[in-house]
Amino acid sequence: VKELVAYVKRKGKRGIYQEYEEIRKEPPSGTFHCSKKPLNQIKNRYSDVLCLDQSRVKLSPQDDDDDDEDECSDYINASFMDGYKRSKAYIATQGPLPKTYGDFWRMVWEQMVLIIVMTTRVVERGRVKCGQYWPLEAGRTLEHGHFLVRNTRIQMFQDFKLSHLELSNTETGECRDLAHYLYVSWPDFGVPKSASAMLDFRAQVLQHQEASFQALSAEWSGAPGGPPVVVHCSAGIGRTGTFCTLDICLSRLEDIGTVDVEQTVRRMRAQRAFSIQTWDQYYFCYTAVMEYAQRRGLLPPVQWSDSDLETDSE
Ligand code: PTR
Ligand code: PTR
Repeated sequence: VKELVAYVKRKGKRGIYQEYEEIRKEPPSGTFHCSKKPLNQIKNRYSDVLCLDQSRVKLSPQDDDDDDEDECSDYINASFMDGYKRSKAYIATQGPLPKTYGDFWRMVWEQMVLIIVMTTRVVERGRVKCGQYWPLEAGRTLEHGHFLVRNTRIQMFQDFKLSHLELSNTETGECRDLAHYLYVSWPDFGVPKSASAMLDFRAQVLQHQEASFQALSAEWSGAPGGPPVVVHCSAGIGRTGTFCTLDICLSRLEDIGTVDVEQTVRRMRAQRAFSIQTWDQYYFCYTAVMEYAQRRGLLPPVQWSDSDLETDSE
């Protein structure tokens, strides 16, 4: 990590910005055929945020759909992403649209998801960023497709809200518990000034995933580490990519003491195109890692001079 500080100081904010520009200029590493099919286009929240064919999450085909001559019923705008030493650690997805609520819950069911992390609010700056796809109040139940979603209990924290949900499959009669984390403190513009709220949030999510997975493990035959954590914002690339990049970098730091933000983002973009949307989200990944290292006593407090933080880029 000490080298990381030296690296950031040497490059300066402007150098890190250029590093991100390089990544951003690279063409996507795959095709988007499935996202572009006419029957699927209406399932994308943003026409310019599509999923790579190679890593998209496929829903099981539905018999009761008449429209699947060209296999459209298996489509949802969601991508598997690897974590640190863990394949398919996350599913990065867009904020569900009313048309795709049923598909979203079907994905959650089929992938045996235990935790949903939502990093956007439903409405921001007067614009709808995500549908109200889960019941907002405790005691409420919503029905989407073959699923009943019941909110059994809500816990409020300073920066996030945890809803305990019960998901029932009305076809099979089975029922499962899952957790819905709504992070509310991500500013509409840009990124948090201090990473500490985000770091605490991540720690809580990790702990919850581990505990829920232990409870499930007998039924699980997939990748070690358990089912993917669903992470979404509005488009599922900006804040989602930032959260997952941070999680990967910190897991690596804990394991072997090093960090590589640049490679992490490159790799992520090969699975979820366009991940990390702004250069300050990218820079935030660096500063958050340093803040974390300081909190863990791995780094002495970093002294920044004004010239380190200067930027002519805006
Ligand atoms: N193209 C967008 C616009 O015109 O508003 C720009 C944008 C980019 C808006 C990111 C919002 C963005 O992120 P968030 O939803 O995280 O605020
Ligand atoms: N076309 C949209 C726009 O730029 O407004 C796409 C977009 C929207 C991209 C939101 C990123 C966004 O941010 P996030 O992935 O954090 O929801």
